[in-house]
Amino acid sequence: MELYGSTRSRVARNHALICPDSFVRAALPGWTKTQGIILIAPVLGARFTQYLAVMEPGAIAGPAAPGVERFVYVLEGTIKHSFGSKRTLDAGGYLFVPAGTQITLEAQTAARLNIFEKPFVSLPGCSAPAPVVGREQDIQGAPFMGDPDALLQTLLPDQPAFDLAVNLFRFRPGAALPLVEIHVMEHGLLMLAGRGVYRLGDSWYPVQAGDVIWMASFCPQWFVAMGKEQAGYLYYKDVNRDPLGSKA
Ligand code: UGY
Ligand code: MN
Repeated sequence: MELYGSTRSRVARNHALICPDSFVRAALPGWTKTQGIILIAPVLGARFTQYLAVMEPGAIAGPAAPGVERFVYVLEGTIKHSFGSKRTLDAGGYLFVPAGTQITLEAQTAARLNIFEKPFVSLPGCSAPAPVVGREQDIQGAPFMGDPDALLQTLLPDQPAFDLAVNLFRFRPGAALPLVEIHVMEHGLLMLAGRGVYRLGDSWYPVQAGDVIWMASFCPQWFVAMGKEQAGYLYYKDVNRDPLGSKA
């Protein structure tokens, strides 16, 4: 237990580490019986939002803002939704709701969700993406850049219609990103399991399950898994769009 007045959380120009001891709950506009924890938002410098929704049984989600798409990942509990043939999602289940699409969400039990939202950016000549529902348990992990100890699960279709990707990365202890990445895409990340060290810019942070990270565009980034358990994280990135705007 740390002495009061200290935290591992850090907010910097091009990255942030938000640890659970810093989480602050507040009502989510339009949601019933739900507490939200806004983790990453445009006021921080991001172009997207990441938040946790802590729902009581029977809680109902409000809609995303106009023009905003939403990706929901179930951390705990069971939720009911109105899309597709199987209408419930448990831990590891996820749902992508395109901008302007009405899909209802209701907590069947107490539930905790991680949500990413961004304004949808259309691509001329490409139709808007369709809703997606799935379970991480059904997605095969692929060795990242040839490393079988760093497995990447891609939760959304890798198609130009989608302007976002949400992936799960699982690392055996000792496995690491093979390079210090510097890229135009930004990330929102939730550590789901294990621990390790994240390099963000010129700082190295010990991280563990429950921690949240924002990486701005071009923030140098690298991770090594440490400890005895597999480490894993869920992360968002913006993809498939020209940095200068639409290309017909
Ligand atoms: O997809 C990515 O950019 C990923 N390799 N980045 C990361 O894990 N920090
Ligand atoms: Mn990256």
